[in-house]
Amino acid sequence: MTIRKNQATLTADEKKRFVNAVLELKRAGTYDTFVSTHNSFIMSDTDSGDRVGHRSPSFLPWHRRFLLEFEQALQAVDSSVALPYWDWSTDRDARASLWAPDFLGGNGRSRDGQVMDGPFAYAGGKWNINVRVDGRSYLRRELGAGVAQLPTRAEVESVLAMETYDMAPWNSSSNGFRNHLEGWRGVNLHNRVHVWVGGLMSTGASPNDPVFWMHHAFIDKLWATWQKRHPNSPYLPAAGTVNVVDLRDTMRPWNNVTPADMLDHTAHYTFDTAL
Ligand code: CU1
Ligand code: CU1
Repeated sequence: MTIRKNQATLTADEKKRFVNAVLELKRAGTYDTFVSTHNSFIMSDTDSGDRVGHRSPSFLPWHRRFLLEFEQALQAVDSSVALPYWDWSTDRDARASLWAPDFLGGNGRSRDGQVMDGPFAYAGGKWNINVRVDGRSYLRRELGAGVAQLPTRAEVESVLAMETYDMAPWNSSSNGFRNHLEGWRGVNLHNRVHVWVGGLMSTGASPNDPVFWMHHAFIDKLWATWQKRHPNSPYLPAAGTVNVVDLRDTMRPWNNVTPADMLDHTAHYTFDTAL
């Protein structure tokens, strides 16, 4: 059984195994396929027309499925690996062990944002950016430059307290838990973390930075926590909504999975702490 742990608690060996599995997917080309999938879905997810991965109720089930596929790819390399989650409400500055050279490496240099240490530094020869937003082939970060503060625990709690999953018009102007968690309204949780990391994390090609997976693993955990706290609040919308993924509509690109299929994470993994 897969147990997703807080990244801050991983042993040196667990960090090494995670990093090595990520590097192996990169070497094999699998990693960049995930980046491409995400990038193309970001581009198509505008507030008008058909939305799947972002600015819509299916933001959470879409990313849950996306992360599961990535985790399964890692496990095909090393069966002991699980996706760690980054609780950015606790590990909230550039000195956190997450950014050390034995794990994700640190901030980008001031001149061009290039990450210079750790396994994902361009000079190490194992982490070329192939799915690009511009001509640059190195990983970039600007920690804390786009926005100074990561969300606090109190801000997280204020969003977890919301009763309703999502509301019409089911986009980035909606009220409710999903849109406040995604960050288009209110205190802004998910989007703000992308901007805080900066560089490629604030683009559609954000999975180029491996911290993407740990950020989304925490967003996924917050969804699970919210479900536990609001057992009578269903996924919405239920049915018959144009251009929106209803409970039993299939999601692209897989076309064989619905939000209903993704509601119970315990079929696939659990977390190291109670929800
Ligand atoms: Cu995304
Ligand atoms: Cu994201």
